[in-house]
Amino acid sequence: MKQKLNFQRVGLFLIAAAFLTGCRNENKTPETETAPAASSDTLPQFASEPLVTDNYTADPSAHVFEGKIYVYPSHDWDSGIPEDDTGAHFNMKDYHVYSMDSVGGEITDHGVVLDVEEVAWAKRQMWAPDAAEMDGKYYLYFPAKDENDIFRIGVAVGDSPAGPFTPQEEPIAKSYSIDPAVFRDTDGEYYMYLGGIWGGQLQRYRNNEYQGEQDLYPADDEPALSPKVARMSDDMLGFAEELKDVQILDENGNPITTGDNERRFFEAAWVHKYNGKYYFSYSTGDTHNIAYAIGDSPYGPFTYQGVILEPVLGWTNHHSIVEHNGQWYLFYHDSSLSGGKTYLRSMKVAKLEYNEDGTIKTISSFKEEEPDVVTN
Ligand code: FUB
Repeated sequence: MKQKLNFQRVGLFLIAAAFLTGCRNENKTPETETAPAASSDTLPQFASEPLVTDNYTADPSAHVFEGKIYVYPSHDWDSGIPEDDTGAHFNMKDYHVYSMDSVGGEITDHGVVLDVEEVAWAKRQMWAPDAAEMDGKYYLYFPAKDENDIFRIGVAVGDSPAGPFTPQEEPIAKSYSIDPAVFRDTDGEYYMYLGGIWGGQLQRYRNNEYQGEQDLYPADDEPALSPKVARMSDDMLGFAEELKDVQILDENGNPITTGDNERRFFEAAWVHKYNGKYYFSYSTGDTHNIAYAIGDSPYGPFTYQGVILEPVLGWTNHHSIVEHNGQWYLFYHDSSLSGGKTYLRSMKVAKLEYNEDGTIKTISSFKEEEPDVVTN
């Protein structure tokens, strides 16, 4: 019910936003655009404010490094490329890094830490990145399209979590698709999860081999396309093994199927560990949930549990989960600052809480509705 109410609010807001964005001053530079003024009657009430308002920031990957929270987002901007099904309008060209001593504290923008012009193999579309630390070195992992318009995963290395990062000459061998997320297990091993369908090109691969520019989806009653995982090599610059499927199972132990849009994987993998269990969370894409599944190994299989974050304002939903000073947080984005533009998003943060059985309490990015008055 709450979800329906949210959609009603989002629908109203999008009508207002469409009108408002149509009236915008197109001479403004994208990076200085601010949210359109709208009557508070037309705006849904959001549970929190954007963390950054002088840039558009999306896909926030948060980590605790050197005692602080560092966030590695995509840097959205309005490149003027029209929207299409491949996501060409997500035409990002560089990355900033942000840090804060604690959630609610001042946020430092460490500036541009990597630009597509510096990456020999990358042509365009720097999508959702992630970062990892090993032995005092910091690794920024990022997807970008190569000269053939094929997504690969790159890595850039730095001496500080705040960058700058120096890119490797080539993308990670045998990497493909988008949305790398690197998880450090408690035994010191690192794993990269990746994959995204539609614009993320995961559907163009079978057994880790590119099948050409064709979109190959299993039938609705067949297991859905799986995200991938590989243990990282000791130098953090490649995979120590072949990418493997990450299985997401339903409550009966059967793989989630292609037709199960509310639960099947789309993009935005993230893994965290809580009370000895592995939590694999991800976006369901065209149904806009951040869902999660729990397993006993970083490789899975993971059993579907539910929704962490309900749909936000904007098409994409993408998140990360981090613990800092004993509190768990969900970093996510929405399009509130841009008045609903799908490709101009802003990162936000919410507290994440567990139930006693280890399941996660569902979060809404909107303010709770007043409870209905019940009369006899
Ligand atoms: O930011 C570009 C793409 O949008 C990301 O890679 C996806 O996860 C989605 O958020």
